[in-house]
Amino acid sequence: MYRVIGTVKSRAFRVMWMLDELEQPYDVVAASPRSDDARQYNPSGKIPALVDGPDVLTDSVAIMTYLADKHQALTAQAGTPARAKQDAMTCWLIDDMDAILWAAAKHSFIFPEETRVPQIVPCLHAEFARNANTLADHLGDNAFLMGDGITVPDLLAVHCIGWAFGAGFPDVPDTLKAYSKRLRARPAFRAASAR
Ligand SMILES: N[C@@H](CCC(=O)N[C@@H](CS)C(=O)NCC(=O)O)C(=O)O
Repeated sequence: MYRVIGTVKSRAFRVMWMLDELEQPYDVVAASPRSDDARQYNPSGKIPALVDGPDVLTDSVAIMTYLADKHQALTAQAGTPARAKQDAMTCWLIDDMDAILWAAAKHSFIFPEETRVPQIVPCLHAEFARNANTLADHLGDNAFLMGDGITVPDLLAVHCIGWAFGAGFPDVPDTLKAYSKRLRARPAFRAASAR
């Protein structure tokens, strides 16, 4: 059985949601970032990690991609143009959403107070709003980011949109709100949330 290291209110949620989409059983070690428990699996103390038999895998996107490939679901096949486009979307979400949210978190409560630059936060809010518009344009009338079927970047995008909401970022466009609400209603999302 898989084991997820990390809490629901962290990027570990992405991995839990993925496993529930794949209908794979897992247990959870609810380790907080930088805790001794987290360091047992990842010396950096970062979460999430995934234990799969003898292997400990790290990084939420690497783990989601590994699981998608292994179980042949929520992904285009590796080595196809469709997969390259899907991976480009994943990278865009990391660059233009996750990294902005993470920078705002670091300058709000993660860095020691004396090294924070809180003046950067409004700038990050504005950049996120611009990028949310870009994502809404990309989504258009499609059900999912890559078209008809749910893929890894959808889980990443919905997690980032929820993170933005929780962190007090400005509202995302209505199309993204409706998209996010629809995906959050999926049984797998609900099952992971209840962990
Ligand atoms: N790119 C990594 C980022 C992991 C990460 O920074 N996780 C946060 C919690 S959501 C953490 O463990 N922070 C502790 C630290 O940065 O030292 C991923 O997606 O898994």
